[in-house]
Amino acid sequence: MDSQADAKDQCRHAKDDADACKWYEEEIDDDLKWSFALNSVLHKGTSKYQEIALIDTKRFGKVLVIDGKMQSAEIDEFIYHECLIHPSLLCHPNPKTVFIMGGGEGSAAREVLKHRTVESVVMCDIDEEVVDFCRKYLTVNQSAFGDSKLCLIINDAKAELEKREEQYDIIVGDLSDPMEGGPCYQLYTKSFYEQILKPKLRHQGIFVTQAGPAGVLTHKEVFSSIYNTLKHVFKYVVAYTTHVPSFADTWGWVMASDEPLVMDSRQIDERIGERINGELLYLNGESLVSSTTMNKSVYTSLLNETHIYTEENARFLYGHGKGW
Ligand code: SPD
Repeated sequence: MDSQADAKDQCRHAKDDADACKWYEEEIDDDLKWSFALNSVLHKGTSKYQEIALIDTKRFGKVLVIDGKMQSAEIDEFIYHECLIHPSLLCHPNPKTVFIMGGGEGSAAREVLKHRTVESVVMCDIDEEVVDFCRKYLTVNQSAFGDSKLCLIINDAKAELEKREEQYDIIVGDLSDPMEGGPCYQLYTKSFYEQILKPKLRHQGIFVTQAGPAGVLTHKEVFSSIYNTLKHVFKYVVAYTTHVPSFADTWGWVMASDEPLVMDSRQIDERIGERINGELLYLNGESLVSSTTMNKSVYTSLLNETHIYTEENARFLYGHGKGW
């Protein structure tokens, strides 16, 4: 090798070494980490409540990280957000009004606003700085933030729902995962569902919440408890799951209503065609219906779960939120 080629080679190795050091690492449990090789850290900020960062990862594109926990990744956030939003809106005969608890990154509102029947969407997030950060940097959600049907409220969702007189066709929980000391585990409790949330649903109204990891090894952390808790508050409850690659797990959601939640794949496909502007990337009638079928292990746990989520007897995902 001549000296010029040698220098180039050394330089390449030095660059490889430097790049190899740039990793974002998240502790999933006290014995498990999930690491993303980074192109760069794009933006960082701190709010009254949380630390916020937007990082550019090699595998998953831009990733939003709050308090060291990844929230969503550019390349597959459509899976989480389509599953969070469309099943309940497609089950409802004519959803016009939607209240989103949390959802500060704007992706949940973006999906709701694809529905032609929807006349107004309230998005209520506690953290103005997170909302401003996402509005500025998550360009994919900019038109949702600018939509005249969207009413953005900065407040605690519990306090906001409590003081409002309106009722909604759909209420969505796009909340952070329940963490000890975190800002929102109280919004997963039976008393909150029963006394504050349910009275704000209209006749035929549906509540849906993200419900944490639902993998074979992780579904008992909070998913089975959220499902069981909602079964004690609503007549009809449907759990559904799907794999989200950037979460390194299967994820779960739970829908609940006092009217039957009918899911027929042909009807869902028809409603997608009639009601949704643009195309869904993940869900169609069959995939939605199939996401409600659990494997034997998860099915049995949901059936046998007895834990009811209360403030005094809460379950948490690994990690610590910031108290406030
Ligand atoms: N918008 C709140 C979404 C919370 C999802 N948490 C995912 C964590 C993956 N480790």
